Amino acid sequence: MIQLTIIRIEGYGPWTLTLGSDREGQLQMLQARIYHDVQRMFTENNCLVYFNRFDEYFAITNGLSAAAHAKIQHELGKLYRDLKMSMAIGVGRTAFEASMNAYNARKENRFVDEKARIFGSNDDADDLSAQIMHIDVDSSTKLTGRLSPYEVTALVIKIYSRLAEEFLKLDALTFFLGGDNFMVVSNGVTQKQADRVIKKITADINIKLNCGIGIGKTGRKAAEAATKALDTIRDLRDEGKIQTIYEIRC
Ligand SMILES: Nc1nc2c(ncn2[C@@H]2O[C@H](COP(=O)(O)OP(=O)(O)OP(=O)(O)O)[C@@H](O)[C@H]2O)c(=O)[nH]1
Ligand SMILES: [Mg+2]
Repeated sequence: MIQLTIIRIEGYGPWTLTLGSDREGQLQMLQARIYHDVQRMFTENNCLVYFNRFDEYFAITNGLSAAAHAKIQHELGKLYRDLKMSMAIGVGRTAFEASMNAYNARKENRFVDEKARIFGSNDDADDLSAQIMHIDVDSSTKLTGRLSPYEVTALVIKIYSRLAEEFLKLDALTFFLGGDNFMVVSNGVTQKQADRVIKKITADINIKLNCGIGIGKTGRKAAEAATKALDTIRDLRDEGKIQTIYEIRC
């Protein structure tokens, strides 16, 4: 089982209008700042936040109680007095199921802490673990030789879109991290299934993807293991051993 929290800025669209038309620069600065603070506060609690859209984030929050969520909410409230944020916590066998449970708790107004605007259920989940795939383009810097910077971006967006679509069929959620990096929250997905998805995605484009899989108790630990697994694939490649999927449990 995995626990996810969806953090959302409430009423963000209407609020942005209050800034007038010359708002885009201000909004970009504000969004970067909010993401920084949200990531910092959750990472300090052994969680990891994925930036889903600028007014909504997904965090792996295994082991983080409603009270600990409320504490973060309180800190965010002090930093961003004009904005109202809410959090919805969900647990599930897969990342998609956990996200749906979080989403439904919010939709049905099921509060675990009404004052702090935290939705979810009070059931305590045990046996929580997270499985994360850190996927990255093999030798993407070499692409820069034959493609222009924007053509590389277009290719990365295409890969992102295909990963998101294929992994969603397996109830796994894909997030873009920057550069040529993606993470898939993939509880329940086997190595064989991941291999099949990656082969399908890259069948008609001339690139290879490497996939480090990490399994750990918390989001942060699983991500650390996934990145370590990806780095192991690189080390093996340096020794002439080609392996595109590697798994580390911690
Ligand atoms: N978010 C994130 N970005 C990374 C990470 N490692 C590299 N990047 C980004 O990815 C870009 C490409 O770096 P690499 O993937 O190391 O370069 P590469 O040529 O593809 O080399 P290999 O992946 O080793 O085949 C970098 O410029 C960074 O923007 C990481 O662990 N996390
Ligand atoms: Mg790469």
